[in-house]
This record gives sequence, C-alpha cells and structure tokens, in this order.
Amino acid sequence: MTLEQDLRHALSRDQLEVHYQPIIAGHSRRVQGVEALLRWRHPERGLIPPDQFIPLAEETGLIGEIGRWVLQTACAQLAEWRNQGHALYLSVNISERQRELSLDARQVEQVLQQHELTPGDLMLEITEGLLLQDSEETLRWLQGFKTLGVSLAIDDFGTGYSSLSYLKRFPVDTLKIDREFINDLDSDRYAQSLVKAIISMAASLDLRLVAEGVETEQQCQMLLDQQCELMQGFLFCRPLPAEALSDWLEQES
Ligand code: G
Ligand code: G
Ligand code: MN
Ligand code: NA
Repeated sequence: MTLEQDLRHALSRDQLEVHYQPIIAGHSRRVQGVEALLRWRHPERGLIPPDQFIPLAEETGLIGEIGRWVLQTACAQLAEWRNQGHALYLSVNISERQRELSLDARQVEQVLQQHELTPGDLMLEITEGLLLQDSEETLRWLQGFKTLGVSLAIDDFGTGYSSLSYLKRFPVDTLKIDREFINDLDSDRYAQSLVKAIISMAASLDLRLVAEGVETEQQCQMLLDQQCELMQGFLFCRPLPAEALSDWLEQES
C-alpha cells in the first residue's frame, strides 16, 4: 500500500488524532487557549507528524474532508473543556487548498453553533505563503471569517517572504512568531533584535502576538521583558492527546 492509499482510509479507520498544545500567558502562566495539531497513527509506521502527510492530503484533495473532521473534533473537545469550567480559545490550522474544498465562513459558523461556541472562541492559522499569492479569492475567503468574528493568525511568521504590505490588505489580527527565532534568542543577538522588531511592529499595528517554541525560562523572560505575553512551547507543555491535556488542565486550575 502506498501512503496515499493508506491516507484515503485513515479517517474511516479512526487513525487520525487531534493533539492539543496550550497557549499560555507568560506572566501568570495561565492557559489561554489550545492549538489543535493533527497526527496520524499509522498501523505500521507509527505516529506520523503532519508535515509528512499534509502535503499529500493537499495534493489529493483529502485535506477537505480531513480539515472538516479536525474542526469538528476540536470544537467538540473545546465545548467539553468549557463545560468542565476551562475558559480557553481554540486555534486551528488551515491551508489554502481548503478554500477550494468548501471550507467557508458558513460552514465554520455551523460547526460553532452545533457545539454552542461563538466565533470569538476560534482562531484560524494560515501561513504566509497563502497571503503572498495575494488573490481576490483568498481575500474574500478570509474576509468571510473576519466578518463572522473568527480571529485570523499568521503561523510561522517571519519565515516566508514577509511582504509586510499583506498585513494591511488581509484581515489578520495575530502573528505567531516562528520558533526558529525563539530558539536562537538565548545565543544570538541578531535573533534578539529581530524578535524585538517584530514585537514593536506588532504593537504599532495593533496585532496580537504569540511566540512559538518557547523552551527555556530565559526565552520566556526575554519575551516578557519585551511585552510579548502569549507563548507556546515545550517549556509549558508539549502537544498532548485530548485526555492527557484534560489531566494537565485539571492540574493547572
Ligand atoms: O505538530 P507539528 O509541529 O508537527 O505540526 C507541524 C505543522 O503541521 C503545523 O505547524 C501546521 O502548519 C501543520 N498542521 C498541523 N495540524 C494541522 C491541521 O489540522 N491542518 C492543517 N492544514 N495543517 C496542520
Ligand atoms: O502550526 P505549527 O507548524 O507552528 O505547529 C507547531 C509545531 O511546533 C507543532 O508540531 C509542535 O509539535 C511544535 N512545537 C511546539 N512547541 C515546540 C517547542 O517548544 N519546541 C519545538 N522544537 N517544537 C515545538
Ligand atoms: Mn500553527
Ligand atoms: Na508555526
């Protein structure tokens, strides 16, 4: 069997899982949200990370069905955590291909309603690459989400060919600083200056920031010194299956 054939059956065979990583406020260390991260538990190959099958899912169009399943699953999970008293928002990664595969604001609205969630509970993460194509279709697609009231974040910010003009054109409200920059914070003065510049740019453009890949106390402190409050990384918690994250949330509260 090829990976493609396997992927066609992964959903119906219950092999896909959504893991969750907390997004926390650096000062209080309290969890603010969770990012949904897809995993494939392959019967022979073990746990396959998304970068090894999402491109295939995009090429084959399977990302349409898979993406809808991720949104459903993660919203259902968020509703459950809400009912247990955890005030969290949910961040879900989406890719450009999902626009043509009928993921739109109306569908997102339906899923939210189904789980008694509001648009303010959801953030969608897109990559810079998507915005660089700068098409009318992309703009309308994203504006649909914005009008609904869902937040939009640029994932891996700073690694693409950041043409900053797209920040003005597209209705983005959050930047997620790529973990590559955070990783270099401890040792590299240039990375420090770069992160500083991103933070001050975000502040003057009124964009929210999340620092990804925070692994050390020193990185956390540097970010706090620069008024970057929201963070995500192994220092706080790895991405975990839903049940394990439930336990983590209970411990934290
Ligand atoms: O969890 P991990 O670091 O391996 O994720 C790598 C990347 O895979 C993420 O940064 C994200 O861009 C992508 N990814 C993870 N889950 C999803 C998903 O549900 N849908 C899409 N389109 N991409 C995802
Ligand atoms: O959406 P995105 O591609 O940014 O997904 C985030 C990925 O980063 C997830 O796959 C997750 O496993 C990974 N990740 C999260 N926190 C850390 C961290 O502190 N260090 C490293 N190396 N990876 C992380
Ligand atoms: Mn992401
Ligand atoms: Na990222």
